Amino acid sequence: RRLENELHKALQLDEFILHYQPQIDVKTNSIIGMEALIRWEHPTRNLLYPNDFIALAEESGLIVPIGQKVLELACKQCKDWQEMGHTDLRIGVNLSQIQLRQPDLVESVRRVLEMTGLEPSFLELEITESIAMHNTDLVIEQLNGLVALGVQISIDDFGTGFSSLSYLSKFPIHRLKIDRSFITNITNKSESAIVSSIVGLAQNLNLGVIVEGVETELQRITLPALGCHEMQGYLFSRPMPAIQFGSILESRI
Ligand code: G
Ligand code: G
Ligand code: MN
Ligand code: NA
Repeated sequence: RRLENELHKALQLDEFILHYQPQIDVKTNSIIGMEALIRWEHPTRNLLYPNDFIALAEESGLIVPIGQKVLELACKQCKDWQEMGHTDLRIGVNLSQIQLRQPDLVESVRRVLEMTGLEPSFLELEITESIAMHNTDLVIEQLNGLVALGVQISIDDFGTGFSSLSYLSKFPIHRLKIDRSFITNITNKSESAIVSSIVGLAQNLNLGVIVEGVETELQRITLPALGCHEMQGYLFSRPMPAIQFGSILESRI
């Protein structure tokens, strides 16, 4: 209850901020985009992370206005960086299954895009596989509505959802984000077989693919041979505040 009240207040007082983690194309060594990750600048505690409050935000329904705020901040920030000359930068935003069930989701995403001026194709909404297992018809309808706006959809933590792959042909999706658990021992034969199979699946379905959780140089040099050259992970950078991300963008131009 108490944390719930605090979440309410945090929303009113604008205590939610976003950190950004770069996504790199190692072929060109360029930043192709970033994932927005929410943080809570709590007035008396240290910076709070999603694991500290997202579950409660979902239970209480506050994830809806919080998620709306996240979308606004993320789209605005992406547009700002594009206007600084990083014209092809895309932004990934995590979508909760609660948000995905809101009847007005498509309309509110449309409004955020209009308000911020971000071209829809640069917004990538991340959903997890487990979302695909519930409310399939509603989810497909919502995703179709989002895609009709021109927004991109990616599957987060791909391969960990224990769900049937049949959703891949039913859902309008654009990219698979390969979960970091598949690359912990990338020189292991069966692990690299799994990764290259996922890449092959993505290619055959005409989907983009990015690997998450890249932490080592060995992973960075091994993954391209398996067909994957878009990467995200601590090796390149931890998620960081906008100001820091902005200066890295500027220094790399
Ligand atoms: O950096 P990290 O601790 O940020 O994120 C932990 C988890 O929280 C990830 O699974 C991520 O998908 C989720 N998360 C981060 N930001 C958001 C957000 O804005 N909305 C939702 N629903 N989940 C988020
Ligand atoms: O949305 P998703 O579940 O993919 O959330 C990304 C989560 O992974 C965030 O908590 C982010 O901070 C974390 N993360 C990003 N890069 C790395 C990495 O290289 N290693 C690990 N262990 N976690 C990472
Ligand atoms: Mn994500
Ligand atoms: Na993930």
